[in-house]
Amino acid sequence: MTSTTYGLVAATLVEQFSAEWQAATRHPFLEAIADGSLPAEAFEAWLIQDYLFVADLLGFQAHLLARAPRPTQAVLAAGLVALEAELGWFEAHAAKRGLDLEVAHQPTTARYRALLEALEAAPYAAALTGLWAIERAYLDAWLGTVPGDAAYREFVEHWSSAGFGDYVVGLERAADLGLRTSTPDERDQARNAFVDVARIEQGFWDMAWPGHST
Ligand code: MP5
Repeated sequence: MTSTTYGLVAATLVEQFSAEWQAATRHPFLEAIADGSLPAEAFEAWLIQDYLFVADLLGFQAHLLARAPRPTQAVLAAGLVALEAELGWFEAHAAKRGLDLEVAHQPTTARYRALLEALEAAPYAAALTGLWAIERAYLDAWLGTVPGDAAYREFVEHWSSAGFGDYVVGLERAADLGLRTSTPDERDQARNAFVDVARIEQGFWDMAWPGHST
């Protein structure tokens, strides 16, 4: 067998698992962000749980950076700095809305944390594919809400900006680099990571706005 027989390029996973991806990135929550009909309580429930998720993601990404090869350190290090700034951005929004961020993880957020922990123990390329999927999910989801209702526009712009798109491309290149030298078993684990992320992303929207699942 040639190496291309085993080849896996991260972006092909979006095609291969298009149903899961669609469910992860198209949701009534996002449609209601676009037209402004989302109830404030649903938005705030999402905001609080997403803050907890991003805090977990920061730890995961720090570990991933520690085992990244030299060419991938820059994109992961820059992403880490951006994540820390994002926590501050969430905190400012929460303060403006009078929201308490010192709350428990809801079950889906806890499931996501467990996945991140499992990926820390997974082969590097699988973990990096998982991170790329996490970020690509938000890029695709929020791009679908552009321009977004004025009430939510700052959030729409945050995850649909050209800069964020560049970051996701950078992660995709890094994932492809890792997958190129991976074994077939490691590539299977990368595929599983992608599907796990897609399923939990769908659950995250469902959690924020119960009774409005796809
Ligand atoms: C992201 C996020 C994107 N904030 N929340 C979920 C549930 N999935 C993906 O991550 P980031 O680091 O905020 O761009």
